[in-house]
Amino acid sequence: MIVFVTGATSGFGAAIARKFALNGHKVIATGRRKERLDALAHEIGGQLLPIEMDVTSKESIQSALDSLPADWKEIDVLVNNAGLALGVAPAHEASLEQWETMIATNCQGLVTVTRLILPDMVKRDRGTVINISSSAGAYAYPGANVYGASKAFVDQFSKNLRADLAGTNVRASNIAPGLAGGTEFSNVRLQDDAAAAKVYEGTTPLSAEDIAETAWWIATLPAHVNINHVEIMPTCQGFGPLAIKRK
Ligand code: NDP
Ligand code: 8X3
Repeated sequence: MIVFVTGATSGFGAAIARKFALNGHKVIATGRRKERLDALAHEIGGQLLPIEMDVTSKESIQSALDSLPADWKEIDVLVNNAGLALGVAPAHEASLEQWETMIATNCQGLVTVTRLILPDMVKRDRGTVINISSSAGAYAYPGANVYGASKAFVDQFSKNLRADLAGTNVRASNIAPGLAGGTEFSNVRLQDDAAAAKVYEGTTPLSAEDIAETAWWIATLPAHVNINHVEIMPTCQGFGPLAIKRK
């Protein structure tokens, strides 16, 4: 298989790239930090092709795709993993610029990559699109405002892809992870490494490898099986009660 992974410079994306490449598949690893991608390519070898790509730029995505060597062009699996949360401030105090960046990355970026890769999958009548949303797309919590909404968008976009692709051999899946550690997610969100470490204190969160295993499972099931949606939480995580503010 040829696997195209967005956000492969750290966390889930790097683990997914490793999983597929170490199992003998060709992986196109993309992200903005080229030196991270080069280090991954050095670690893995010729199975992994590092390509600098910013999902918020249509030109960057198009030029990444145009640059693929002839024997890397037929993408079988697209993993739309690149994404981020920025901040935990309530909606009336949150940074509008951070909201714009989350929408540009998690929503606009994901649909642009998909739209540019999907037609060839449909033409070949073969392929799997795996989107990474979040439990934050289904369960509201204070400070999740636009991040959670952007992931609800990914959930629904994944279902609507299924609706359009039904009857073809192109599959569309959505993975919605809960608390996951060992990635840079909270460092990016909080811009404070000590505060980021505290998020996982006293927990055994999901790991990037847990998500890579899930993506691997989805992509290697028999061709007639489409996993629509997988929601995963660590056993230490559960559901909160609805909040009631009393006077
Ligand atoms: P990381 O911060 O470790 O990884 C995020 C990846 O996204 C990086 O490789 C980063 O690469 C990439 N990225 C961000 N912006 C862009 C951009 N503009 N263009 C290209 N790549 C970009 O976080 P995780 O691995 O934890 O997160 C991966 C995905 O999983 C995200 O979509 C996140 O929302 C989601 N998720 C995470 C959970 C968690 O608890 N960790 C739980 C549920 C979902 P670079 O900066 O080099 O471009
Ligand atoms: C990441 C999970 O709970 O931090 O998407 O929003 S959470």
